[in-house]
Amino acid sequence: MGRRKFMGALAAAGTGAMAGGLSVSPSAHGDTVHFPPSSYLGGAGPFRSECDIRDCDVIGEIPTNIDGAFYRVGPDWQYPPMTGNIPFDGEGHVSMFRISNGHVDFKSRYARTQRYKAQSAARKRLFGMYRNPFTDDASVKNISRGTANTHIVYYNGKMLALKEDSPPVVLDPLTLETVDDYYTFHGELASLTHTAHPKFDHATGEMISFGYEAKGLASDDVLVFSADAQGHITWQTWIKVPYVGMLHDFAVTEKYVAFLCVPMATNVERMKQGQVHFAWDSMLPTWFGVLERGGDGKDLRWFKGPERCATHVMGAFSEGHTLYVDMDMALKNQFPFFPNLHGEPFDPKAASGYLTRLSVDLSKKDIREYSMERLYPQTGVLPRQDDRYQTKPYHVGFMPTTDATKPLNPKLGNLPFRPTNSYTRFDHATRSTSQFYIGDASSLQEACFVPRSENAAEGDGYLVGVAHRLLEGGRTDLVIVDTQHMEDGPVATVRLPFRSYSQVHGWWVPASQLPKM
Ligand code: V55
Ligand code: FE
Repeated sequence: MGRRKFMGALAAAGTGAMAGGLSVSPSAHGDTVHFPPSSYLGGAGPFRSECDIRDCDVIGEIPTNIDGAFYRVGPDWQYPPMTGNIPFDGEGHVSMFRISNGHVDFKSRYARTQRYKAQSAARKRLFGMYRNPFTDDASVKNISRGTANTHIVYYNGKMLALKEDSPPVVLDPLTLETVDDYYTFHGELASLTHTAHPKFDHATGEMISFGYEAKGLASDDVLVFSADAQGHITWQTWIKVPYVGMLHDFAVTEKYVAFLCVPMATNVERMKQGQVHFAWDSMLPTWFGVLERGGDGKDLRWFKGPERCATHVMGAFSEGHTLYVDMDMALKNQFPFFPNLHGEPFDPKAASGYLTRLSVDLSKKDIREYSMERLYPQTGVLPRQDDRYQTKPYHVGFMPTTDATKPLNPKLGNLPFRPTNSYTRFDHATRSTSQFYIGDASSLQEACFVPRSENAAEGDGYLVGVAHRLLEGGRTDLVIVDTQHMEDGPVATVRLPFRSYSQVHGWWVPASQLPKM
């Protein structure tokens, strides 16, 4: 039998899928899961792998006073995104480094959000563009859009995985299993949304939080509240924003709550055209709003400022009637994937973040503007503090920084951005800095602070944070740096045998606060 005849006989003996003598392969009707090629980290694409590693590879020695778990979360596509969608819309993927006695166990799990479960059951993407319900499949109308991809905090024995367009998603702190896909504080949450950046007052045991666009898409209502350590809401009040936009982080002191309204404006018209939720409107001012904790929303005061972009608070405190809020602040839009409304090209220089102190003296009844002071020359984003000092006077902070005086590794070729090559420790008491530089071929993500001991002085301990190794396809390491010896390099490095997804934020939980196994 000739080859041709043999093939024909095979086809005839097959499923009967013959059309005019030609065999036709059964079709998946376009539902094949295939991710478009990406330039991200050498085209590696999304991570998507849920895994466990017992006893990770460790270089150096992890001090045994580090006992607890480092959690991180970031977006990681579950299914191929709609054309033009942005990284901020990937499904929340959480990883945990459990560190004890110099050993590290690693675990990573997707948050089982309502959205994740619906898409998993359908085996395809059902949600369209970032925070744009107009682009969703009709079948998901009543399913939460929350991706749980932005921040993860420990509260009331639960890991809360957070996305600012929806209520928290609760994960078990030891197994990372999702135990509640829509957490509403015993049903007491009056907002449809919850920020990714609640604050903790360790003196009162409260979590202070808020939700914006709280009454539905593009609503100008913001719910501000605090909850006790058992998850019951103890104070709440409503405020209105001067314009609707990304209210990403906020500031809480012993006395005040403050918001910075920046021109990353919510744009329903563009959403209806199939675009993402926000566009940068450079014609808008910034507004700094201050309210007393426990107060009534009608007493909120707004102070005006010029066009600025500031997303995260390092720390905040009040002295008498004066409020200080430290943020990483840039002149213009810092997010290249959120378009400029008036057609200006993205300006990387104007997007550089500088630690800036916003202040206002609330005893003055006639002032209309807030004050700004640039504190340091370093540029970066994602500042953090020793979280034990949230709401209290503080003087130590940390930020991933890009030291432009350091060389670029020539083997990296042309990168769209300079890698984040350092962690800087800032001491506001002396306005001095120290720096951990990771070298010319790695890019650092946000770091979390680990106190050296429960009663260690402010900022005395370690930074933990992950780095992508850019000459190894983005392979991921956890680096551990002593905050008293930043220049000495990592005391230990935990090597993962793969490239993980990029993190947005992370959280440290000491072993003393974790449930027992
Ligand atoms: C941020 C991240 C988000 C988001 C809004 O870092 C703001 C800021 C990962 O998603 O939706
Ligand atoms: Fe954030």
